[in-house]
Amino acid sequence: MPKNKFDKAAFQAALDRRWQHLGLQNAQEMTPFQWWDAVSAAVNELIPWQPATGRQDRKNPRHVNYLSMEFLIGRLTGNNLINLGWFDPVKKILDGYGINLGDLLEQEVDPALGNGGLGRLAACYMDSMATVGQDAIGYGLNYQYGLFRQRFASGEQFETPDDWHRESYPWFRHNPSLTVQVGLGGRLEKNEQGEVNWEPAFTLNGEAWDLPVVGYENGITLPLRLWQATHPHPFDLLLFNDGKFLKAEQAGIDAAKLTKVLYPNDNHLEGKQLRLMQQYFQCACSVADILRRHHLAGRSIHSLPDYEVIQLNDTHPTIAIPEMLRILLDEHQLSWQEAWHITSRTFAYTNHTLMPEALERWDEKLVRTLLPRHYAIIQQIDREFKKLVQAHWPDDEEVWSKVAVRYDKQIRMANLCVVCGFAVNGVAALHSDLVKTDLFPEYFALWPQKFHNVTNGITPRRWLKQCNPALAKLIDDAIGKGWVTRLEKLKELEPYAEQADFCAQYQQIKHDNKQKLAAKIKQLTDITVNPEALFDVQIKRLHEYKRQHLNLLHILSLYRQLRSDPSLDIVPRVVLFGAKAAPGYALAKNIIYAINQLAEKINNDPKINDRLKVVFLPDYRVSVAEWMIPAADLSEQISTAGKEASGTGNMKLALNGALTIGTLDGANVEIAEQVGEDHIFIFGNTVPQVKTLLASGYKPAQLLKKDKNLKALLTELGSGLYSNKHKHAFDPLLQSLQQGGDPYLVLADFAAYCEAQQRVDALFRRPEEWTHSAVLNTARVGFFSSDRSVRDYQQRIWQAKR
Ligand code: HBZ
Repeated sequence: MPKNKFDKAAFQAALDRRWQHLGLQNAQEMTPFQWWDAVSAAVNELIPWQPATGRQDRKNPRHVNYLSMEFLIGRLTGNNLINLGWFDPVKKILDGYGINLGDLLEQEVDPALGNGGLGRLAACYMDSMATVGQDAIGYGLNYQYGLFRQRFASGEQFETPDDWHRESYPWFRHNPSLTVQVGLGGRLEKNEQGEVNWEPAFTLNGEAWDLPVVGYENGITLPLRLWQATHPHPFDLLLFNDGKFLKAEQAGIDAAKLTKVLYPNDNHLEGKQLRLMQQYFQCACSVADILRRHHLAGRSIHSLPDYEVIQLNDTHPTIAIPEMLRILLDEHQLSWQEAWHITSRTFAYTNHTLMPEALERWDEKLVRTLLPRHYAIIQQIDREFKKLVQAHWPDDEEVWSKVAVRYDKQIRMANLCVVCGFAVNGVAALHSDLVKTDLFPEYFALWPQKFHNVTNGITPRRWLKQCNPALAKLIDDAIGKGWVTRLEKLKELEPYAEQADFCAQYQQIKHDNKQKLAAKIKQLTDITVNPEALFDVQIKRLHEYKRQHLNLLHILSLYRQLRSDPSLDIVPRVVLFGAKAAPGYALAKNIIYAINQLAEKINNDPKINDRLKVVFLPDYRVSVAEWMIPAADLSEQISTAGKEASGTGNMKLALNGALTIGTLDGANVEIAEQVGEDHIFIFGNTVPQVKTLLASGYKPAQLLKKDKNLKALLTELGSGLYSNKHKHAFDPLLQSLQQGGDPYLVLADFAAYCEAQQRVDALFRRPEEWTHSAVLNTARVGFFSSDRSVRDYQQRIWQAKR
């Protein structure tokens, strides 16, 4: 595949057109933001949008359609320049104008079209599909407002809308000929031949807005197609002429509501009608587009599964399945058997959670009202499936109550995916096992061959080359540049862990990154942190199961020790947090508040004198992760075992040389296998131990009776010391740990966690050994490249023999 050749004259001409278009006299008159916009738009003009395969790819014949309600892409300009191989030439041209490319890139507002891990995974997979040459399209929604912006006032989280100005984002390309019409509501009618006919109540337009996903130096660019809702007739002239000015534009306003805002929940379902409408809108547009391309290629509808696979990123796009059946039945007039044969070989489903409250279920009534035809199709799926269940488990109501698609007046989307899809996968080895044994044992008994594991991965382009250029260069100099697309090559770094000179450079880079982060922290929070201290980092959405409050209790415990013994010799630590809580998640917000209040006290206590600092960086997002990860010494991965499906922050941090303190949960298990137990701090109850504890009637009160220290911590939190004498300020947090039964075993794991933290301290006091372990972490986590994940998907699911 030819590389993208950089055409300096064409770039220059495109750049000139931008300032001319603004009516300026010369480029120098542009503001920094206009510079970013101009450079991005100029580059976008020059990218040839090449799919991975012009002709049929024999090894990978199936085209992948990655359906996801979220793509947390982060800033594109720097990343695209790197992947195109144009970073240096563009930098040189800008230097000529006295413009610093690094500063320019900071002008970009992150497109935050996702909540967390699931959305970011979709973005990494797009990057990897483009890089490994898997022909694909990403299908999502073009939200006007992404994930809310977070700020803190008196320690509490406040949310404001994230207006990322999609209307002027320079990376978009819009092709009006791809616009799709989507019906909603209405009713079913029978025609004279007795055929059912769906008459939707209203119709919306889905406009295709494409972002380029650039493969790494290989000439491939894949589209990320984001649908935006508009009305076919946004302005009613008759109403306007009648003096009804507001009403005249109402249809357009109502339609635009559909893609107005991203729902801010992660691992939690909110059964809102608008959310279901978003899901259907995204699926209807995407399925129509997939079929349009298939027909355009002159292929028979029966060959669809030979050429197309539809990968569902969790259950959020599940309604695409009945939508496909509807089109095959009602528009192509196929029989049920034919339509089923096609559909059931086309869809594959990735599960990202076992948490019951996150598994999507929709009210039957809601589905019937909004999508009457789909409801009827789901009924038929259930009827057909019941025959199979009846044959295996005759009259077993208990089994049926678990595997039915419709039950208790609800439609269970995960069940629909497993019944209708040809493949189901979990996202880490442990999680995929639990999917088989705990979540779907009956389905596994029926169809063992449907179940797979694909351990998550992260793109080394953004998460090493781009965010940590100094480390990337050190690695280039040591082992060459091949690691960027063959991350397993990092193994060749292992011998360098023994070389003092290399380790000194590695350590220096970490130190420089910490210094840069310290400057950012100062700028954003006015808190001074010492770059010599251990940077202890927990960055992820705020959730009880992720246990930021376990970290909090450890901080409190350190603080109390320092107060009672001012000369105590501990390793100086800066504990850093980045996390957003869903706006409706009161307990998560209370944990943020508690951490901030504790931070305020500790950071301003003169007796502590730099030995302990706590910083909660506001508005955590992809670009903030890109500063924090290269500066981390310690990576906190402390979820209750069995709850975190995989985690991907754990991989990014380890790749950048942070040592992990973590439970045997999600991908931590595989990270531990790869890096070796001497180079990771594992602690806490394992999955079987968690199960036993919970089954045997775990009582936090009994534990607190025995552990006086732990009891004292909770008492102090409730004393008003950290809350301006308000004793009830942390009631939600304290109650969940005590009267609430401590469902995530925070207290049960506390002692082991503190003990592991002492092992951390001990190693950090031996900087050579610490750096040795850090280098080995970088060297040994090549497995967690999303390129490898994509190849696993190809082999096990997308291109597997059928
Ligand atoms: O997906 C995460 C998992 O918690 C994490 O363990 C895993 O590494 C990652 C990628 O596989 N899940 C999410 O991020 N989930 C969501 O963001 C989410 C968003 C909307 C929902 C439900 C979940 O309605």
